[in-house]
Amino acid sequence: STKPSSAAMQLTAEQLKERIVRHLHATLGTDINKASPQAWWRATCAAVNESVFDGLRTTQREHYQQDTRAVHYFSLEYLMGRLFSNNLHNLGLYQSAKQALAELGHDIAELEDQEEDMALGNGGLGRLAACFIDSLATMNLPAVGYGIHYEHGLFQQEFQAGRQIERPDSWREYGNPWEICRPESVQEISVYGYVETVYDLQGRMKKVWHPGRIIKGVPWDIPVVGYHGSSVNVLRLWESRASDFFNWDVFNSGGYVDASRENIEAETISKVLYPNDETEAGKELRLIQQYFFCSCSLKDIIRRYKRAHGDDWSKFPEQVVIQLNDTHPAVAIPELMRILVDRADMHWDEAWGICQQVFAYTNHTLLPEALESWSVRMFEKVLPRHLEIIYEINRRFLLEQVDVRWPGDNDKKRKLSIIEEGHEPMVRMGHLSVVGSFRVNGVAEVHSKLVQSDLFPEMVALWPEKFTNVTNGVTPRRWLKACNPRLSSMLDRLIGSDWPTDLKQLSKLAAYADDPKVQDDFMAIKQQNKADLAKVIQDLTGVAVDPAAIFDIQIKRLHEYKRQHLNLLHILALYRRILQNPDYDMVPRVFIFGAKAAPGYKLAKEIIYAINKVAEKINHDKRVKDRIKVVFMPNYRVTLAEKMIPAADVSEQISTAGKEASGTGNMKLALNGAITVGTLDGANIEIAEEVGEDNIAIFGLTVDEVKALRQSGYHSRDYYHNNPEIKAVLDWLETDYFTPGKPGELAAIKHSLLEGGDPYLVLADFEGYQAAQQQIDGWYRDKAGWAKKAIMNTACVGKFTSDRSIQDYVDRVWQLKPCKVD
Ligand code: 26M
Repeated sequence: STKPSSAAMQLTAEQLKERIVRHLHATLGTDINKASPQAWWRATCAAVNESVFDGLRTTQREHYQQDTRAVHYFSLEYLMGRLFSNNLHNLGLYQSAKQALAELGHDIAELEDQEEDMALGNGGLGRLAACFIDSLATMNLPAVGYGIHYEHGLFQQEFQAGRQIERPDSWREYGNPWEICRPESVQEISVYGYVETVYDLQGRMKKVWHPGRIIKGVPWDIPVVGYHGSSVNVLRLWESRASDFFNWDVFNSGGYVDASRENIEAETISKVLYPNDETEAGKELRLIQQYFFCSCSLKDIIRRYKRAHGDDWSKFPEQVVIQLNDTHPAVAIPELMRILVDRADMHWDEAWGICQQVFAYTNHTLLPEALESWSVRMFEKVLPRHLEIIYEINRRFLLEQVDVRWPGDNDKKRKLSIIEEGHEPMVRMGHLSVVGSFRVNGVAEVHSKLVQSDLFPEMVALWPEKFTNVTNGVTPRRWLKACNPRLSSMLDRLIGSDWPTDLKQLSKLAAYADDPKVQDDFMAIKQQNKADLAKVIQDLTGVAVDPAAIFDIQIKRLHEYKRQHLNLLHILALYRRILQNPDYDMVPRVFIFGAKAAPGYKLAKEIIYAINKVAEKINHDKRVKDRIKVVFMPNYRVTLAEKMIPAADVSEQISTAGKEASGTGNMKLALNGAITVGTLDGANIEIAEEVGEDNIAIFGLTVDEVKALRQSGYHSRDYYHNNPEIKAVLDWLETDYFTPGKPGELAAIKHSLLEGGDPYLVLADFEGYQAAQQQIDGWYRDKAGWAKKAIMNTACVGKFTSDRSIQDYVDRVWQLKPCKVD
């Protein structure tokens, strides 16, 4: 059913077998009779890489020869997951490989399980970057992803007696077959030290930065294979090492131990991904990480530019656009200024003109605690010259823009200044990003409006044309084609096989939404996916679940604003109804959670513990008669998401309105035929517009109602006292019912909702939430009605392909042209 459109796709199972066996011998140094599954997997990767590297070479040659404009995606996170089946699918080799391995006596699924997840990200922001580079390659757009080659990705999660334990993630302990080290492209970067002011012979003032430390950046390239297209782009990740040059002195003067210590300190920079914790302030290593990869990447871009254009900078903004994935890489702005002014001797105005044509910034959150700022004190210690440059950017901005628009208005200056004055002066990275970029976007319609109205209103007054929206999307290659092969085959049959690159084609499915045969097939596939997941649940948690029950899934990082505890309160309410009325009538439901809590986020960890303890009690209570099961999947990650999403009946998207910038899990679940229970927040609003109100269960306060309620004074206690069900379940949590002999162990949730003031309005939305869940229960009883809704979800979410997001970036921000590769 796949269209052969590149050389790789012509490969037969026979040819692949030859390659695999050849690599088993020549690359792995083993033999078919004694090779482990790990060796078979590595040999197959090597076989696949022959095609990958082919595409890589042609693509890079074509981009170089055509001297194309390219986007450079700067991101501290890439949540890639596994690459094996993704690369096979995108090369059109999956079926051949499956057959080849079967003939060699191996199940492809068994080999897939040999691969560690590449989890170089926390959640939505990092997974978005991974979907975007997939789309960029698929759409033949010249692009490079830049980031950090962390030795340890996001921690692995275990539960011990219901509590989260973090273990280090060592994804490349035994080597990663997809990456290529490029020693010919190493860079050196500097940190610490001091700035000297000198005057040249013309009496011109110059700033000279005398660094305290030099660090080497070693690039590792991960080829990014486009779907059935011909492009193979690159994800370039920097690993830090001690600079040999800098170390020789110490080493030769007998300081072997000192030199080793410096090595260790330098290598620490790319050692571990920060798990977005309570607050990032004060974390010097994090600032160094940000600067390290930005500086290496800029130098890499400039090296490539100079190869084609020499010292003529005039074409730089035509050739280069840099997308800042949140403010994490914002230090690239003063770094490019430093390179242009201090190193290339450019005038400030000319350099600033270039910067403002090169950078664009995406905002991913409005949460105050997640808005980055660095203390001036620490900035000066780590990057003294960059702090001076930021001061100068700010001085000119306040003088030439702010004071011209609002003469003498100190209040406006205070609000707009990149430096926040106060007891401890801070550098506001969001302000720096807006001032230094030609475009600023949010990630869903409602979020982009709030970025403009609540976060940067004065910036909008200065530069209205800077601000735009690009609603997020997800790659349908990974999140439908690869993860849900049963549904994919059915779609190929019904609507043709163009949908993976033209997701609007899914709308053709709507014509079949009332067709009983199609409804039966669609639900049979869902049933099989649920049976598969039931096995995984049994293996991972020991809990037996019935695939005939509703599979109700909430998967995302654990955070109060995402309100996993609202879900928990509703489960407790149902449990209580069953205990009070043994005949309580409800469709059996399995509530499934997946979530990691930031290690330092106390309440998030308490919520995990509470869900686990409640699960234990309910799952063992005979009186429940299997009407409710609660499962918390350990170590939620991309690979687990790929197994859970195709099996979901219900998708929980229940954040406080105004808090979830977009969400992307909401899109993946709807795409696979799950019905959303959701608030009018982030992209849920746009999903509701697409699927229509019959096919989604919307509840809760709107953004405006949240604001109004807060304004008028929100008193969570009123809900506690006025709603007996809320009172009962919160009081229940304080007893020792779920933690025998240890009353109060689960009290933190009640405490935060009452004494803590319920900052995310959980109690205000409880009533609406339980009504929406009741609606779901009613809908599910009508089998044909439910099937229709599920089909309509898949049919109506074509908008949310990351290809559309990327096209929006091309049209509204990047102005890129595709580059066809033979
Ligand atoms: C703050 C405190 C404690 C724990 C975590 C945070 C924190 C919250 C949000 C840190 C960073 C945050 O924002 C970055 C981020 O990942 N945003 C997500 O980006 C996705 C892609 O655009 C969106 O779909 C998500 O809605 C958004 O939360």
